[in-house]
Amino acid sequence: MDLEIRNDIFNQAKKWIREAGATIREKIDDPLTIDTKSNPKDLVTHMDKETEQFFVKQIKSTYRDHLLLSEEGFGDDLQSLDGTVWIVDPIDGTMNFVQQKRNFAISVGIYHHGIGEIGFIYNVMDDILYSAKRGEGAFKNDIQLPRLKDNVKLDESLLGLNHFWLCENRLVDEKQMQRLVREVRGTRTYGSAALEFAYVAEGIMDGYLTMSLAPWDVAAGIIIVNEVGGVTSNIMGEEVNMLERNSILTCHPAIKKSIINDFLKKGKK
Ligand code: 2AM
Ligand code: CA
Repeated sequence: MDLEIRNDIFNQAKKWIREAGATIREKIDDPLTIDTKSNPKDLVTHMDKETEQFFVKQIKSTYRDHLLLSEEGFGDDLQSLDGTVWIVDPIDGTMNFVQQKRNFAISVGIYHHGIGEIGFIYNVMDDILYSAKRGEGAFKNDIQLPRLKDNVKLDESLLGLNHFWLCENRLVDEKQMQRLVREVRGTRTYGSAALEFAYVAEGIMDGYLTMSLAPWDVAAGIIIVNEVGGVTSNIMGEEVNMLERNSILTCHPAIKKSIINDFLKKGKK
């Protein structure tokens, strides 16, 4: 992607994300319309929908040839990542948004012919914007994030996890997961995949492991984590498919092999 064009898109996206975030903050105490999607715990509110519609309107009127893959269905129905594709989660961590009014993020990843060029994760209530352009490092607001430290040992790691491994135990062996939880120094659950990616990039968590995420949950995070030297794959170590749901391990490269080979693959046929 031409760097001048990329800079223009980056600045435009940043402006829209901050604007959308300001609107959410202004309306945070307004009554919410809450619906459910795939199951009674899969929530969506009118703010998710309105925020997504805001992005659709801005993107489609400014960049007529760009495409949009987004959570609430106002984007395009994509069969490939050809062209320039914005992958948008208007509110990542909707349950936190509903129940806590904090700990949620706007996530925007911009891909050009399948390559992640720009990533934004905006912690709306804390007004913290994580961003990255491919090859130019990652930032927390205006401060560049350092590359991940040289080495990290699994038994000194803090690992982001949630309870889904208990429910999705077709994918992993429960006993091996128990071993993993005992092996690491500690586990954390924040309830927003995008923020968990951001914390890995910031180096305040060493990894994040979860069983099933959609492209919009991970599109920005992969780019941002990559820029500090972190790595992302599915739980078998394979490349993430940005048009499907994936299991996800994003982490410091030093612990990836051990997590996958010594825990996730073990006990599986
Ligand atoms: P969401 O808030 O945009 O739905 C919660 O642990 C994290 O997993 C959130 O980032 C949530 O995104 C994501 N997630 C993706 N699919 C989910 C599902 N089916 N149920 C619950 N959380 C899901
Ligand atoms: Ca969402």
